Amino acid sequence: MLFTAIPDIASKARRTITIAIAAALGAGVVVAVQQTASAAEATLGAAAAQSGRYFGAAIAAGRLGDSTYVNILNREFNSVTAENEMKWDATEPQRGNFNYNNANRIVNHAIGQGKSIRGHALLWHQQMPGWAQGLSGSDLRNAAINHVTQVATYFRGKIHSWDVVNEAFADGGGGGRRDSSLQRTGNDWIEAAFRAARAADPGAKLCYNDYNTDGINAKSTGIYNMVRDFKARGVPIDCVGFQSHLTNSAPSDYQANLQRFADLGVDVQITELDISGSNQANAYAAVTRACLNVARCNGITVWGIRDSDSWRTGQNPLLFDASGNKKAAYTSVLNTLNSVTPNPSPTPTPTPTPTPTVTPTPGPGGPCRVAYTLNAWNTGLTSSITITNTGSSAINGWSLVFGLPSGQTITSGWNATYSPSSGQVTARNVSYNGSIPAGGSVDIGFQANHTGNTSAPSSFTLNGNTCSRA
Ligand code: G2I
Repeated sequence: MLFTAIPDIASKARRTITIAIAAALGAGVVVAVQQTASAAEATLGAAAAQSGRYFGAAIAAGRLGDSTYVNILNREFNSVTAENEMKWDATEPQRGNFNYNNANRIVNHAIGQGKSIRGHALLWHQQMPGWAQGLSGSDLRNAAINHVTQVATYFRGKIHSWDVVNEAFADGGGGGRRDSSLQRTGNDWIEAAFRAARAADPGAKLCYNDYNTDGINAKSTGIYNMVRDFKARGVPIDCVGFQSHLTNSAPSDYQANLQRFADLGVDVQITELDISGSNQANAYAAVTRACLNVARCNGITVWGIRDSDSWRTGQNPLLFDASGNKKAAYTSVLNTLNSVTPNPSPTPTPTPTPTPTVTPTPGPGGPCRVAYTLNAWNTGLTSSITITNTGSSAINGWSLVFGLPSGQTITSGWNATYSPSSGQVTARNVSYNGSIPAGGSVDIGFQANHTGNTSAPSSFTLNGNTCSRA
């Protein structure tokens, strides 16, 4: 019955996956399992941490009283995802009435155990509360963006990565968006969600997450094109999640698919891994190896702990059996994590918005430097601004003044307030970024309409000092 949650994953995808079995059973898998580590770690989390990665599990608040479950969780995993507790129906059961009780049971457990947290999922066409299912158009859009803002703000500072939007692309050959009430609010609903999430929690990596995207296919290519477009236009996206609900093997181009996304300048994460079938141990090793081989693969999350905890009832797709014993697949993953020298070494996490390294000496124009990038299209543009404190003491509270070229009007912004929307604009800090330490930076930005003039402001003044330009 649970498969009806995403019926598309069942028949067609499995056929595709099955066809790929032979190809995926390459020599690399065998080598990975045979290698032994010089300094083997004894748990999945510790073994993954050797290369700066996490190894996580989706967990359920309702199982935190089960000692077998909690012992495995505490021992093996250094990241958790709430399997259901952060979804829209769980966190906003009535409009504007938020309930974080079960999510907090997971968050508090994770923090108490020093584990990082993946947030799942801010917007998804499934698990919408009844009240939101009855909405459409701008009413739904406003409710959805408010939901993103409220939930991401509530958990600000605690989430390593958020699945901001989940499963928004259609299955089949078209590579387009899935029809849903959210999609019918306008094609820009995904980028609106990402902007709202960035404004609410600038420290979290923001991910797009989907399934049947584990190889190079029409669906993953549709997502690839969206990410490329987002990067080009400055829409804040940091990572792509590959759910990886697999049967018997990963597609033969699994690693190549991760790598092509990483090459767009986003991190990649294996977010909901579970693998059924008799080739399970080898397939788990292959997926693990692929992540290790991709520098921007941050980590792996399995979708449950014991087979009896899995949504895939009866398929035994996880690393521990119903009694909590380690399976062959567990040993295969652990050995792979211990045996592979990551090449190249992974990107340190979390780093949602890389900021340039600066030497904290005053620039020629005053104790600030501004880097300004602008992406324009027909009638709109996105500007990203990095303000660097090049002075020797912290700035506490700031206003950045600049002249917006004629015809440009700000329509929305993030990480600052902008007033007025045209002419001589003052961008003021918001509550969480008012302090810029010596040598530190903040990233802000805005979207604007334009009437043909897409030039950048000619100068920037921070607290009355003219800034140098990067
Ligand atoms: O469907 C598998 C996963 C696909 N990607 C997104 C994930 O969020 C999704 O997870 C599953 C959970 O593993 C299930 O546990 O999402 C399902 C739908 O939200 C979850 O199932 C639901 C049942 O449909 C509800 O009847 C039940 O009350 O789990 C709920 C809590 O046990």
